[in-house]
Amino acid sequence: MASPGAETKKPGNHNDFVQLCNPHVAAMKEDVLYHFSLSTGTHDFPTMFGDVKFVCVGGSPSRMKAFSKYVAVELGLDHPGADYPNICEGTDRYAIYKVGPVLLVSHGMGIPSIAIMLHELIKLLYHARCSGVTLIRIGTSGGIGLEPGSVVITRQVMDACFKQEFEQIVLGKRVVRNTHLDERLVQELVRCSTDLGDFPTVVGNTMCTLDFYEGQGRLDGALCSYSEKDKQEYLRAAYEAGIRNIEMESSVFAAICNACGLRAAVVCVTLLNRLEGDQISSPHEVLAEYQKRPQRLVAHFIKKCLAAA
Ligand code: R2B
Ligand code: URA
Repeated sequence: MASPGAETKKPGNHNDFVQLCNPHVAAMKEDVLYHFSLSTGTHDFPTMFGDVKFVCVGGSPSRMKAFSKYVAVELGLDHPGADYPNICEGTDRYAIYKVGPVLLVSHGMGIPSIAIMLHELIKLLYHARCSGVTLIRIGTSGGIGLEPGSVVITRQVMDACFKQEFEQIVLGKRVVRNTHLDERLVQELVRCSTDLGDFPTVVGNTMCTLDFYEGQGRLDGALCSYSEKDKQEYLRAAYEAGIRNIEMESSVFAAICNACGLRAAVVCVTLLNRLEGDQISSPHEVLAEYQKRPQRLVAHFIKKCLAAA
């Protein structure tokens, strides 16, 4: 039941059908999305997912479940008896919820975890023959020079050397992909944040690292090979490069979406100001409220898009 045909188109216009950047998949009789516990041989992807227009991805399964309930309320789809179960309950690797045209998927922590999820997610959208899909990563991050609780809409994703690229070793060779994001989508999200007007939001560059501790210049890990002064110099150089927050998934998210011609954005709240410390020690209720901010912004964006459609 693997779907043929769509890969004859070139990636580009976000109104187009979702396509893969891989000629091999169309020739497969069945495609097993192992980490979702879903297969084209046992599930009818076009019926299950064909109407998806927005995909929100975020680290934690429970946060995505809570977000699915919020989206249902915001879109008026929380009527009595409505049930939005975890679609991939056959596995505990990831969780998927679907509320009307919105798919909500957890991705775990770090580049390898989100990369595996994205390969299978984009194949799911392709097999379902989805078109005009927008993907948004919502998450948490460490801020640089921002009041904690500020939301950053990412303009450019950068690596730990402040380069706008994502590097991966493929067949033993270095492959570099660009991490370009859609500037128009950034501006649409800015307008949504102005509409809401209830938390500080900035547009800035986001640094994506391979680690939470030394990789983000923290002094509080089990290892640390530099001084407080070295750390401050690094974070201030990042600030000079336009970086306003640090997280751990955006580079591969941007690179894969870009390669497949998918419109994508990254919206993360900052939990602390890294110029002032490393430990995340705000009370649980404060952090929980911060984490809802990207959800509020993105739910408003989706509602606005659907109202205009
Ligand atoms: C933000 O928060 C997580 C680390 O605490 C990581 O997944 C990220 O990108
Ligand atoms: N997530 C990160 O990756 N870094 C932080 O400092 C906070 C959340």
